[in-house]
Amino acid sequence: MRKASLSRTCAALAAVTSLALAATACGGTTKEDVKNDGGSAAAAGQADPDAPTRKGLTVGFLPKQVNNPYFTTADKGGEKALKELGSTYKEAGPSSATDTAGQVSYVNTLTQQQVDAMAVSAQDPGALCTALKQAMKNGIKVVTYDSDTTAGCRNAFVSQASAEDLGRTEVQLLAEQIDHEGEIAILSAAQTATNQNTWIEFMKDELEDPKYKDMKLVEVAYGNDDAQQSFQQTQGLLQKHPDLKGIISPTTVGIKAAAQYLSGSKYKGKVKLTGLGTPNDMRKYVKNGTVEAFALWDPAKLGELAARTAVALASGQITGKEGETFEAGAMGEYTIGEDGVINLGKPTVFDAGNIDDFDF
Ligand code: RAM
Repeated sequence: MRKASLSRTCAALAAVTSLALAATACGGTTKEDVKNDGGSAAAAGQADPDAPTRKGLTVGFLPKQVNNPYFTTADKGGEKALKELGSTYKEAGPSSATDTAGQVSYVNTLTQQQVDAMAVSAQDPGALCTALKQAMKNGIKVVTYDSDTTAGCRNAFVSQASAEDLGRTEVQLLAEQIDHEGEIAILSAAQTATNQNTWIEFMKDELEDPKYKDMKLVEVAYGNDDAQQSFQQTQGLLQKHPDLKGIISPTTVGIKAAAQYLSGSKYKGKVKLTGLGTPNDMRKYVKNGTVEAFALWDPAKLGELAARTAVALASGQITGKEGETFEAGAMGEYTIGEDGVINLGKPTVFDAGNIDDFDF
């Protein structure tokens, strides 16, 4: 039983039954209480790295979008890890990446269902905050993964890689492909997406470097992680900017749709495309000369780390403070950084030379 509901039950028990019974149920700390609270250190708001890993937990995964293959792979990684840890996985979420109200109601549902923890990829940094705070008030541990909310609205954020590395790398990849010269555009996901917007800020900052003085960002377009909209946005970018030399699409849905459009057009191989995609989606376009190189992390590992972080939080091994460390199974030890951010690692760059070594 979670703490808030436990104290409510205790107050009710004391009111209706003998005080002795209420004291037995609610008073002294039993072994079971310690287990359920994730240890007394955690109950006092401190991490206990030696606290046993709790089993039998329920962790809800709430991706930005359920029918997006990227999240299918990520959440499967979470499911596998939870199974190994003796806990239960469930997934719920909207089918559109721009259904912020839908995401809020899924958070509320998971809270009502009294899951022990939830892992959320936020469509919008601010919109989920109140609902997530309510979840935390109910003793539910909240981990964001892939796309963050703001720091006070969750216990920890499991980030795919350093946002700065990702943003700068994408500009560097495109710059090499277009010899540091010409007009470029970005095809993003939803206009509110925390992850894409953070990366785009770093892309713009990277472009300030004098070595990019002959490159010009002419437009940021939004395909909303919808294949059709992303395809049309790509078409629109090329119509509006006939001198366009390259596109960065920092979304798996966007880069795939852009590659599909370019590959069937006169721009194939001429207008360069890079960004973040899965090797399985992009293999065909690398082989047919539409795309030279793009990047991504392993989404399954991201989901696994989100699950292991959720369980470590619910077990009281960590609280989300900078400097705390925990064991993420075979993935090794992770340390929580500034603002409760945990970085999965370095992204991989895929090209014709290595793409066949990957299958996701
Ligand atoms: C899409 C989503 C997700 C992002 C990847 C790269 O699948 O927008 O949030 O991390 O692309």
